Amino acid sequence: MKVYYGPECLCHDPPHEILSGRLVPYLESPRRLELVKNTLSRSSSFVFLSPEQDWPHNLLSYVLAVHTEEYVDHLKTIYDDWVVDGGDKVAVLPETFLHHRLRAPNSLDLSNLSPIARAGLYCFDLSCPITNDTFQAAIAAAQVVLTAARALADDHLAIPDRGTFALVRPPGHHAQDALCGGYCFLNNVAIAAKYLLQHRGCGSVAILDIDYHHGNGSRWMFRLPFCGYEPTPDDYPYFTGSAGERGAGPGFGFNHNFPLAQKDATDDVYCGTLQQAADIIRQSGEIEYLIVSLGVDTYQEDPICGFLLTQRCYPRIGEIIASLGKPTLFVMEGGYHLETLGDNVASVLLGFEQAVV
Ligand code: Q9C
Ligand code: ZN
Repeated sequence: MKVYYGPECLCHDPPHEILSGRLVPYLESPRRLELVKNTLSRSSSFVFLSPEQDWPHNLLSYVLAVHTEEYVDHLKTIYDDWVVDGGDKVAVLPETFLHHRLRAPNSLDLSNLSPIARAGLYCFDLSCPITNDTFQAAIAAAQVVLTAARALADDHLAIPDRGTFALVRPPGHHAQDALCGGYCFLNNVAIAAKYLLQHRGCGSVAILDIDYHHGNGSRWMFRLPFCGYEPTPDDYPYFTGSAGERGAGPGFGFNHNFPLAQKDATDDVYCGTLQQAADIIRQSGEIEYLIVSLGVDTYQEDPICGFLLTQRCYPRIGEIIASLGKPTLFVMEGGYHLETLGDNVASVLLGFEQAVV
C-alpha cells in the first residue's frame, strides 16, 4: 500500500492542553506520526512516498472548496496578530467563544475584531492552540491528502479496489467551514472528497468515519453518505452526532450516525455496527471512492476513549472496509495511546489489504 507522508506535518507542536480541567501535555503530538511511520516502515507491505513540492500549484484553491476565505486567512495571520496584541508567544488560545445564546442576530460587526475575539470566533473549544507553525502543518497535511487522492484516482484506472494511506496530522474531521476544534484546523477528508468530485469527474464519494469521536466537521459538507461512529452525547464533542441527525440542505438524508453506548462497545458490537454502516454505503448506489477517517482512538486503553476495543478488532475493521470493494483513501485522524498506535493503524491497513487480494 502507498503511504503518503510529509515531515512538515510534525511542526505543529503546542506544549499543552486542558483536559478535564488539568493542564496536560498536548495529546495530539508529533510523536504520534513518527510512531505510526516507524511501525509501517518495518513492514514490506508499505511504500512511503512524499508529496511533490510543486503540486498542486494552487493548493489554497482546493482548501477554499471546503473552508471560507476569512477562516483560512485567520489561520494564516492570527499567531502574528495575537503576539503583537500582547498574547502569549507559545500559542493562541481564546478565552471566549461565540456561543449561540450570547449574541443577538446582527448585533455586532464581526469584521474588525481584536485578535483574541477573532480567535474565539473561529474556534469552538480549548483543543486548538495555534502556534507559529500551525498553519504550515495544516496546509502540509492538506497537500499530502490531496497527493494521496490524486494517486488513488490515477492508480484506479490501472488497478481497481486498492487502498492508499495519507499519514497526516493535524487531524481534520472536527474542522468545519469556518471553525477549528478538537485538534483539527483543516478538514482533510473533506478537501480530498471535494477534489475527487470537482477535479476528477467523480460522481459520488462516501466518507466513513471510524474515529472514536463524531466527525462534526465532515457531516454536512456533502450530498454523500457519511457514517459517523461515536459515543455522543456521552463524550466529546457532546452536542453533535445523534442518530436523529440526518444532514441538512442538499445533504439531507445522507448523513448516518451510529451512537454507541461506551460500556457496550466490545469488538463484536463495534464490528456489527460497522457492518450496518457498510451496508448503508453498499446500498447507496454508485459510490466511486471511499474515504475513511481513520482514527484508532476507539482502543480500550486510549487516554480519551470509553470503548472496549482490543487490538484484535483492528484487522477485522480493515476487512469490513475492504468488503465494500471500493478504491479507498485512508486518512489519519485520532489515536493517542502511543504504545499501540502504530500497530493498530497497521492492523486496519493490513486487514484491508489481505481481504482485497
Ligand atoms: N474530555 C480527534 O480525535 N478533547 N480529536 C477532548 C475529552 C478534544 C479529539 C476532551 C478531543 C479531540 C481528531
Ligand atoms: Zn478522535
